[in-house]
Amino acid sequence: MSEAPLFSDRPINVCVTGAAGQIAYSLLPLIAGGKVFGPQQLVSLRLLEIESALPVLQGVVMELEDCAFPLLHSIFTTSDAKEAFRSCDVAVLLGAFPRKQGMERKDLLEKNAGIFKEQGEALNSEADANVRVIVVGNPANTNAYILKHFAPKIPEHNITALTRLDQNRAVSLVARKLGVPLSKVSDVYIWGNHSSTQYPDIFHGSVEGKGKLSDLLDKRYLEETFIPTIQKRGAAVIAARKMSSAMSAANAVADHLHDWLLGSDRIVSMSVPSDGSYGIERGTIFSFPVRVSRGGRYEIVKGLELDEFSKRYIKVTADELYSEKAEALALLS
Ligand code: NAX
Repeated sequence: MSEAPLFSDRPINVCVTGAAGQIAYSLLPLIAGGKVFGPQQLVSLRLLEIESALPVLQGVVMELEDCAFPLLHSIFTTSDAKEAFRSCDVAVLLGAFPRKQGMERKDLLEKNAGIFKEQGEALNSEADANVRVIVVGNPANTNAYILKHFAPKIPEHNITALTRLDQNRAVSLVARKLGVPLSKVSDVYIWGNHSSTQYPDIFHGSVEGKGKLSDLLDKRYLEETFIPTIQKRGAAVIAARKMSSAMSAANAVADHLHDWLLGSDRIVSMSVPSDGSYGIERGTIFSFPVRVSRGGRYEIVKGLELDEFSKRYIKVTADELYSEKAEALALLS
């Protein structure tokens, strides 16, 4: 795939929200260092934070300056979403209200629905009409759905959410289980919600030189170990680190954006608005296997065979998403 710059005559304008947070701390060097948009693409960063975190963000800016990245053209910071999204080509939405102890899921949805409504409206009025958006802040799929609802001018297929971290976790676990190099494992997909109902699917995957994953991993291992491990990996990292995944999340955002903008030969998992494929309600932000091509184009892979085992898991995660989005919209109306 070509690593030629997407814009040879100007920097790419990248807005990152929640820019003083922990994922941003790992992600910003990847963006400014050329790992995301290629080694020749100049980058202008537009960093959004809540007012009270602006002093911390200033420290992050100092560190970015001290990295002396040759590709980093400019840095702009603000607590105003409209200013942040002005003319941006790519928006990375990390900023969200964190779940606090004793907080009901409904309260979390309500807080975040408010943030993503406001940011959807700001993107709609300020961003480049062709802006590419990735939502990471949780509940990521439903936040992306709210954003899409309030940003009608942005083509809906430009609004995505992150499930690449789940895919990376699944590929890594398969490689470790089978004792094979990670690069030999392909076509492990994530279906559904970025939550503990997601379905990591190995049935289309293979290990180069060794055959199909469905012949190498039995259903008992999948049901009892593989699927629950991937579904609960985020919680396991929190239990061990006392903080949520940040390095691996930033790496996955970089993978998602790199492949979406510059293309990839591999099929990748992205949460995107459903076009009705596989019976998923249109417009639901659902993780599918997609084919990406340079310039920010993708299409959902069609016609994959799903057996009853897979269909059962996909129904559970789809039902969760339908109820989340109904709940979020009810809270906003
Ligand atoms: P942090 O709490 O470290 O950072 C979030 C930052 O967002 C904070 O600095 C906060 O001030 C800022 N913020 C809050 N509201 C904002 C608003 N309205 N506008 C702009 N900034 C705002 O969280 P971090 O670890 O960086 O995680 C960010 C989000 O990613 C969380 O919601 C987290 O749950 C989610 N994750 C999603 C993952 C995925 O695969 N989709 C995996 C990693 C992560 O758990």
